[in-house]
Amino acid sequence: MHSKFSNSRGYPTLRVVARLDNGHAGTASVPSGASTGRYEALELRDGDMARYGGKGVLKAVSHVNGIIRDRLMGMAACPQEPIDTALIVLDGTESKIKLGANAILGVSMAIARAAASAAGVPLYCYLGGVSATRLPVPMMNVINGGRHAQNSLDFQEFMIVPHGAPNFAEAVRYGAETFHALHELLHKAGHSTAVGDEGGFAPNLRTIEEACELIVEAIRKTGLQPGTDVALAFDPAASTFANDGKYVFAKSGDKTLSRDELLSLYNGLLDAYPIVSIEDGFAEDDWDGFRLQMAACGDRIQIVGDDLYVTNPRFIQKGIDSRATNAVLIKLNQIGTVTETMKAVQMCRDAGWGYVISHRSGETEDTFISDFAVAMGGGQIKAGSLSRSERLAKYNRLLEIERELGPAAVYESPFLTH
Ligand code: 2PG
Ligand code: MG
Repeated sequence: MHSKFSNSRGYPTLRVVARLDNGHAGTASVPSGASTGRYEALELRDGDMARYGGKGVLKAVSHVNGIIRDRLMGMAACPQEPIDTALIVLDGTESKIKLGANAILGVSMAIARAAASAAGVPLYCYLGGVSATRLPVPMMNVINGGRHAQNSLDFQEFMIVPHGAPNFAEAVRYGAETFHALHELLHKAGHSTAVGDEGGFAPNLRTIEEACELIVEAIRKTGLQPGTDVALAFDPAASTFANDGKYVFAKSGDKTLSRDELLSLYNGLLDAYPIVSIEDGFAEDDWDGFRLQMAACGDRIQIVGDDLYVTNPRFIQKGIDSRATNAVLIKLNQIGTVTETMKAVQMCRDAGWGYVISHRSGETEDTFISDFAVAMGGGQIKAGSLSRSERLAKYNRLLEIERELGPAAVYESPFLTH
């Protein structure tokens, strides 16, 4: 068990190798967010300003190679739950800051991979069983803003959702062709075609509507039908522009909206564009904002909580009890172990809610989430744009899984068609 590694922003992360007595091994790398929720499990960073601006992970690495290794030696790699419980108990804090959620998650994922290898089955099958045959519909982030790009857009993510494709491979084609058409449109209009953290373009557009118009036009240009073939989704990541109970669009010009005004803005966008999903439309502590949105359009679109829940069963339960959303964004590193993440997914299933397995804006070439999305069977993944290899790695792994499953592979839209 091991060492440090770099993520897609050039900051260190952990790459953990778990070796079993029987010779099988599993490797996993840990992602990192930029628009993190307040209650996420915490990464352990060294804080030594002389190295990587304080973002080094030597302490977390030493925990993996020392105290964690010592505790897990002699334990069986399967089942996963006793491993994850041992890690949680060894850490002993709510936020996992003692050992570091980055150290804990790297170990948890690497052991799952080693156990899958020992069982002689692919990871999706090990975690999801023989019924894990559903490929996820991807949410592809083609325009980046917010904390993921230095441009004029306050919304963090404008995504395309190729849910009308007949299979995953065609979904990738729909997505890629739309991405390339968007490139051309932006270029012709004199906008920058440089990309942001998740591989989507990061132009200085004037308004949210302008971004939506361009995306819809790009879909049309490819000969596809906006809505039925390729729909739109947003992650405004509203916590990042919330201030004192208001929403301040500082990047695009100093416009300040109340909760009700922001809700009307979303409702206007829903009427104008084929949007199937909105994530974190309100700030992580604005539960009333989410509830109002659910009451207004929860029967029409998917309303996803990300920073609101941080994949934590405690907050998800609160959301279910108060009907705050109808779906949850699922990120392994927000909660910190494979077992806890699977519990969060189970809660969504029990509530009849949607769930979207998600990457982070700081990623690695690890493709754990691709297998995880198939294993969990919810039919949705959010894995970034059609550029930057750490994003494409996820789609490429899903293409591989689809090929491997052959005729058993299922690709179905979780959305109502527009
Ligand atoms: C989000 C994520 C991933 P980050 O808000 O959903 O897109 O961003 O990893 O920066 O939290
Ligand atoms: Mg989000």
